[in-house]
Amino acid sequence: MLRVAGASTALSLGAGTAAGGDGHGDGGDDSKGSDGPVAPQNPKDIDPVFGYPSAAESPCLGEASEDCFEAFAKSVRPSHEVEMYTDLPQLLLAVGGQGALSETTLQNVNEAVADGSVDEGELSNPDSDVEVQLPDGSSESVTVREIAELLAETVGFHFEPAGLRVSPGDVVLYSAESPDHGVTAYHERHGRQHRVPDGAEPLSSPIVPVGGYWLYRFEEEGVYDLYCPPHEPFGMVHRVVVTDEEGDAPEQTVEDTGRPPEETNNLASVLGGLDPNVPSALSALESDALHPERIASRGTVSWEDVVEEHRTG
Ligand SMILES: [Cu+2]
Repeated sequence: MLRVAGASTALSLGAGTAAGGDGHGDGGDDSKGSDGPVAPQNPKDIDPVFGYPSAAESPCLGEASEDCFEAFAKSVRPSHEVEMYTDLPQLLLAVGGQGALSETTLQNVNEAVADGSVDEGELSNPDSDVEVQLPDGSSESVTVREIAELLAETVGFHFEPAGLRVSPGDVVLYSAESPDHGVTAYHERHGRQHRVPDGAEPLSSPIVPVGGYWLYRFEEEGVYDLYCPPHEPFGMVHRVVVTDEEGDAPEQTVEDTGRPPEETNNLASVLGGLDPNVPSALSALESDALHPERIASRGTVSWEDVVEEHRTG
């Protein structure tokens, strides 16, 4: 008897998994396009603190169209997507890591790209060659000009869009396009300056595996400031404006309950001193580009706008 009961329990659990999915596995490529959605059809509710994480492949990764939202069960269907990126060219990591540039050249390159564009005249030795070892063991020869151009295009770790307007109750899908990203609120209970609306939970995702995703439902009207825990020191922040009315930004509340956003950006330390001149967490959150009113009227604000303001402002 016991054995039969056990078997039947296992069977019903199994059937539930097959019909609904638990958010893990079943995201393989072979099911794509044939039997409909590859995303979990009946994920558990979205937790008000921990959201809904999944290691299964996000149906909205990369260049997917908005139809990708249909792959989610109605009860948790997102209406917005935010992608989490790392924009650090391998070549720059190699140049920086090997200290391939002299101190003088490094400084010259940094100054030349500080405003985000490279003018020929700003570089002292644009055509001099630099020999770089790549991680695969091969070596490559690049010019100082090429290094400068690559540096000017680099915008670092970021959310895209960086600013997003949603309606109360909307679900946002966070897709991990590269490793080691998460989404956490500046909240008193995370030991941080409190930068979320009254009544907002101390929301936080786990670190989302590459290709996976995290769902969160924003309930409280107001301004939510969020950061990626591993990359906050590199300026990786995000602002969600929750409002019923397009163009109407709710008042933002900031309370000094703990550590404020980082004031400096440490990206140059990862690049061996090469500095793409991107904003710190604090300066991004204080930028005009991410002003709540601007987000409320535009709907989305690109990270590139935030970087451009920082470089040219
Ligand atoms: Cu990150």
